[in-house]
Amino acid sequence: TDTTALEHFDALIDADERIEPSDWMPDRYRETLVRQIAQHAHSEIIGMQPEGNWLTRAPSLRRKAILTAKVQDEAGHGLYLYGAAETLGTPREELLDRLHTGRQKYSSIFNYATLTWADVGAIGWLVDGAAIMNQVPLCRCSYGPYARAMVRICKEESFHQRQGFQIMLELSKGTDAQRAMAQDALDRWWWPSIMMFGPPDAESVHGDQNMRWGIKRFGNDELRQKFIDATVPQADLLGLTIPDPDLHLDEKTGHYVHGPIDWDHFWDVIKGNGPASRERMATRVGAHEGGAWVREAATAYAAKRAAAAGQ
Ligand code: FAQ
Repeated sequence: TDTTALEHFDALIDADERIEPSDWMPDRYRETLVRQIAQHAHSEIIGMQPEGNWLTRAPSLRRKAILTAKVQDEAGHGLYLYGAAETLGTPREELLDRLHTGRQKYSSIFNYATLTWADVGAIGWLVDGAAIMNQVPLCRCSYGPYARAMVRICKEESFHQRQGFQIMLELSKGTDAQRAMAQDALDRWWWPSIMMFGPPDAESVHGDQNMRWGIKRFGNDELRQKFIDATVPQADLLGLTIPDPDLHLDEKTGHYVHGPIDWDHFWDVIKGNGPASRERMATRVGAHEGGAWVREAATAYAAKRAAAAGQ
């Protein structure tokens, strides 16, 4: 019966063991995982666009090769994550349809334009840095396929973070104009990066339940704080100023205290009103429609092969 199934599920969660696709699970556990994993996958593939915009304008062949590899990694992350979401029973076409019709979200951070080359550095340093802080604990997520996908993703994100920091380091040691470009990128990406962790815990609707289920291991505010604590000394090393006049170290706690976050702006971006939101969705839907012939050809080829094998 379901009671015994639920007891078994609870026992696995309490013992910090993994739930696998063939295990019984409560509907709400399945639904919240489909939501989170699919939105994570959508973020990875929409996240290819801001940096993809700089592939043709990278300042050297070496930078172009590195950036191409990074953007391809994001596509790969999307694929592992769609694969993990599919193990919960919702097909990929349906998940993509939810993205394209606005029924599922993607990360707020990818709704901003990349105006200069320094933005590529700032994304690697701050956005991948924030992503790692949020995703390393997901390697211990209670749902096995998601946890295992995150292991490889985190290794790749770690390389991405370093390449971004290295771009920032080079710019910050460069000419006055290069230093100004790096500072301008930090000014524009700082607040959106710390918003990536999600709303304050008090407004996090899924937070408590997902902590109990071992999907989340830390609250949004705790991860945001860890990120700020790790990043302030890196900005100091670059000789750049974080655009928060209230930011200061609390000697007693050892944590940096930050100024107020503009949550109205965050919710507005999530509703589709970010500076680049419409462009991102139009590009995504256009790519999907433009790729229809590839999917049709692949399906026709697979059917032909299956028919030939059956003869
Ligand atoms: N953007 O109740 P909570 C990357 C939504 S990294 C948009 O706290 P939860 C790497 C949330 O979905 C980025 N929406 O939700 C990369 C919920 O709405 P819903 C992707 C947000 O799930 C780097 C509502 O607000 N990373 O892609 C955001 O407990 C460079 C209430 O929030 C992940 O997805 C936001 N920032 O906690 C790629 C990590 N924050 O769904 C390319 C996995 C919250 O009910 C280039 N996800 N919302 O309609 C998570 O860890 C969690 O889902 C959180 C949110 C922490 C994002």
